[in-house]
Amino acid sequence: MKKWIDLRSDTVTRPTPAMRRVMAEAEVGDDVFGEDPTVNALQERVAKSLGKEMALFVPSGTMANQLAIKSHTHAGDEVVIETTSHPYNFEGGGGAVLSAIQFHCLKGVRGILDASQIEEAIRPDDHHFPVTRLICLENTHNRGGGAIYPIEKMAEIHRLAKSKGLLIHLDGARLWNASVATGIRPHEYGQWADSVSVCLSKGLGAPIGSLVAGSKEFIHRVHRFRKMFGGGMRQVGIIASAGLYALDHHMDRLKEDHQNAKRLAVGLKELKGVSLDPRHVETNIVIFDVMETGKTASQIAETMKGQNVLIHPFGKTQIRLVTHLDVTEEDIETALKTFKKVLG
Ligand code: TLP
Repeated sequence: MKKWIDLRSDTVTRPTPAMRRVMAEAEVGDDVFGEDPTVNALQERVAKSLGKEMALFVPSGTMANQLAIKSHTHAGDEVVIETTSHPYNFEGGGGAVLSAIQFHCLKGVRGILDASQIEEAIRPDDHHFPVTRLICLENTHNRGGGAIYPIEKMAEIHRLAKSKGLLIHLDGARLWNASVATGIRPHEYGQWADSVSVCLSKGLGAPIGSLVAGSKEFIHRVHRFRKMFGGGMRQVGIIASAGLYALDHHMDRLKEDHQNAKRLAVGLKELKGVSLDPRHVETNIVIFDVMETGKTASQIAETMKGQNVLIHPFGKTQIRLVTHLDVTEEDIETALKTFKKVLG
């Protein structure tokens, strides 16, 4: 079989044989009745690790974010968010359709906002304006190239939010990457948000599954909307078990992904026409510009594919690479050699 080096996303990982064995043997029950012991164990564990009262298992990161937005807001509310964020760009316009909110987008630095920017965006209490209700943050920031939200900035945004009576949702699809990279524990990040979503199906390598965590009262609302959105699942311990396995066995190794991403960035920087700053690569995502190669990102992706290396064009001249469980150090060297060949 052809060996692909797939750097398109950390979502492409396949469950390992050991993970599959755990899944096959998982104890299950009907989770819509709250009777799946494996799901319950996963929810308790993740809630505790994020410093929240409760967590709820959902199929995807998108559903986790959309449920959080729905549960925090009312129709017509405004949600302050960074302009390149996932909920605004990559969730099919769900905020408008499912929650009837409008996003108020602010431009950050690699996805990171300052409290002062947010403060300026908060609407005065005047009947002309929508009600500012929620702030969404993303850590790590996908479009920001896996940038880590500095925890002091989160704390400052939290202080602002509380002084203005606003809520904060943290899209923590890759919060575990941030935590492993900085040594800051998930609950330390979690304390600066009212709700947190996390994904098991990214760097941790589970085949499916995300969780949304927050207060009991918040999760009660999320639970109702999860049913409404069709996300109530049955003997879902089969997949929750993969998540528990991943938390036990795939967390510490995230640092290897970070090292591999750094190695990629340093190697790419040497190539003609490639523009990136390896210092910006903090976790497992590398985004770089290829404008000066005279080729488009899609053209490069096509040629790389012919050489068995899959990459993700992120706009006309930008490429995103993501390292993960199924990419070895040796694969990184092969990918770099291939880039060298393709970019001349
Ligand atoms: N991101 C995917 C694509 O949708 C771009 C990827 O390959 O990175 N929040 C963040 C920060 C994400 O990066 C993603 C997935 C999600 C939420 C949504 O998760 P899923 O794919 O489980 O709905």
